[in-house]
Amino acid sequence: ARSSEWNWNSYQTLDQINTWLNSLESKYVGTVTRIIGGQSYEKRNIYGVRVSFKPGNRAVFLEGGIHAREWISPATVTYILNELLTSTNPKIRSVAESRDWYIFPIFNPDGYEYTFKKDRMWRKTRKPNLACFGADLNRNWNYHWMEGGSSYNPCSDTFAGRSAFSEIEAKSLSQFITSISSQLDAYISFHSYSQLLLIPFGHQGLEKPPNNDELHRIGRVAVAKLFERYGTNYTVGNIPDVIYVASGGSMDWVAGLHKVKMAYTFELRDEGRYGFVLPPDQIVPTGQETLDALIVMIEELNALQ
Ligand code: PAY
Ligand code: ZN
Repeated sequence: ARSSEWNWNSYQTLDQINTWLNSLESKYVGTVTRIIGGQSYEKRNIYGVRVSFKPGNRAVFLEGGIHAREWISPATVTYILNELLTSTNPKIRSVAESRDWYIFPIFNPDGYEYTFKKDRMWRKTRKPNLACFGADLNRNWNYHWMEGGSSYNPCSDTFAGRSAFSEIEAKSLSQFITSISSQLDAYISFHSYSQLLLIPFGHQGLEKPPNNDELHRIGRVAVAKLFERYGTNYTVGNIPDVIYVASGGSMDWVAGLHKVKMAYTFELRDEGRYGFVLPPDQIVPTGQETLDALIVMIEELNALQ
């Protein structure tokens, strides 16, 4: 495939993804609305879409690309978005049309661009802080900010920023999310790698969501479904139990402040063989199995009300 064409056989650049998102509005008139959810330090817009098949639906938010080097995240999010729009599978159609969808493939456009141009392994944003650049955009949100697993050192990969919401990406996106928060029943973020399905909360102190048991149950159903397609194994658990303490993440802020009833973070493929540099021939299988899991999650969510 030529690198300029839109596909899921190769990783797409920021411009390609934004151009594709923009094209959906005219292709699916009345269903897709392009949204600017925030701004970046380098003055880029943070683009997403709202997908709505009928009036009155409550919403699900899909977040991708908060960490620049985790390329499988935006690729999976765009794969899922495309399936929600085009799949003829009755289960997928009925889940797609049961919800409004806010879908943002790249929360960190400056970092994503930097991984294509300069440093494939870049994780953070790009605002200068003393001798170094960028903050960890998944440590800068204002819920138990700086309560474990974050760094005060601007040169660290987990630098939390100088204060909660010191980074314009987190600040502006948080304002957008707040503006739609009364519609939200689910917030699902996509990272890589480790093959985990993470449940809030990540900060120190053992806080659990009020429906922790339900989230574990649904999580186990989802990863069992994911396993069925290609035998990919996932572990489900609260963040500190299955990976490490980490505070100031976007999912925790949404779950903790806005009390959205379903919040999960996927740590996508793989378990470390390729790590962040997952070969592009794994984009489609990762997309398929992750969509399988998402569909049963939303079916379970719909059964709750
Ligand atoms: O909220 O997702 C969370 C916390 C856990 C992730 C984080 O550190 O933000 C886990 C890491 C990630 O996806 O960024 C895992 C990867 C492998 C890493 O860079 O350590
Ligand atoms: Zn990440």
